Amino acid sequence: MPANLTPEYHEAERAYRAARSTEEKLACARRMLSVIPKHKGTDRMQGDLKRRIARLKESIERQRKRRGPSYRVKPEGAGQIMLVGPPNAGKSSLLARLTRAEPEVADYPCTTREPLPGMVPYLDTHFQLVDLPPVWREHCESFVYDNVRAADGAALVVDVAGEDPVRDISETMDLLAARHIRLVAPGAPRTGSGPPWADIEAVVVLNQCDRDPDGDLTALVRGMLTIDLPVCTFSAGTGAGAAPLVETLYGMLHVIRIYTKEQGEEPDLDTPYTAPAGCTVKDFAAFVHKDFAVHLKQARVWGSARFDGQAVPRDHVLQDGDIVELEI
Ligand SMILES: Nc1nc2c(ncn2[C@@H]2O[C@H](COP(=O)(O)OP(=O)(O)OP(=O)(O)O)[C@@H](O)[C@H]2O)c(=O)[nH]1
Ligand SMILES: [Mg+2]
Repeated sequence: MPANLTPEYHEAERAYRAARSTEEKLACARRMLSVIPKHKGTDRMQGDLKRRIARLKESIERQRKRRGPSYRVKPEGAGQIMLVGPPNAGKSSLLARLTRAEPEVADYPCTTREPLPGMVPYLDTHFQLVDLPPVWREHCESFVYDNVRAADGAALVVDVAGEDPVRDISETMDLLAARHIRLVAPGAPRTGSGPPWADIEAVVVLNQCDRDPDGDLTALVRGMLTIDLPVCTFSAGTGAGAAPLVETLYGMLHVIRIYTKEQGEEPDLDTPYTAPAGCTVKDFAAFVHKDFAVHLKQARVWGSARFDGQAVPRDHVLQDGDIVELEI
């Protein structure tokens, strides 16, 4: 029986062959399996693909064990943002300024050798910022790219008073692109090119603005940039620009805060859940517990419902700050 493979499948296969890391290969193999026409003629190919996916997963697992657990950072809180950029940009200093983490900071290149996470407080929640070794043409380990690929967003940090911050930005983006990672503006429509490409939302951080007191260099860089990413001015040294930077980073996570309430009790307003923006009552129930969505009898919402405590349908879209009572 002929396999009748579609152009979509051939495209996925081309991407598989172009993929460089095991992670990329796995993403591509999964894509091939999802787009392969499902009929008798492709049974064997489907079986082969499933075995290939299993082998790739095993090999990733083996690599991880060899490198130890610290190389891929487990996401925590409302989302995970990676700090990327050339050596000495001030990535570690930025982490130290915005979180309680205590990274090593020094004025020689490649001070940071391993990922280090920290939690940034924002509103009544937290998100995770991860310091990485530099993305550098002379040397960059593949776990750096793997972490970026898996993150919810990235901050491209450069020293605004450095030798050539515009070149630093484009070089970092080129190195990422060589590993099929494209930095895109927050909320920009996805290019939809699919694996092995990963679109990661990003902002540019012009750090060390304390070394540019008149703002001349900052203005120059802003004027010269042709990329479509938001730009934040910041100083890890003094903390200037911290509030708008944190707000921009949190915005890239596209989450809403949802509070829960037990029937007949006061809501728990201390610790919100952070759920994906646009999520419905049913999504949220599944998010809280995988059984909840199935057993959900009714939900009441305070906030985005027409009136407080209104019983809402399962497809009611929640808004930031809503209080939800799930009746199971
Ligand atoms: N004046 C000033 N100096 C800074 C600022 N941020 C970082 N530095 C200095 O720049 C140097 C490099 O800072 P790091 O935070 O180690 O830079 P990094 O990007 O983590 O460097 P790598 O780990 O090598 O990639 C250190 O001497 C810092 O003290 C800043 O905002 N202002
Ligand atoms: Mg560092």
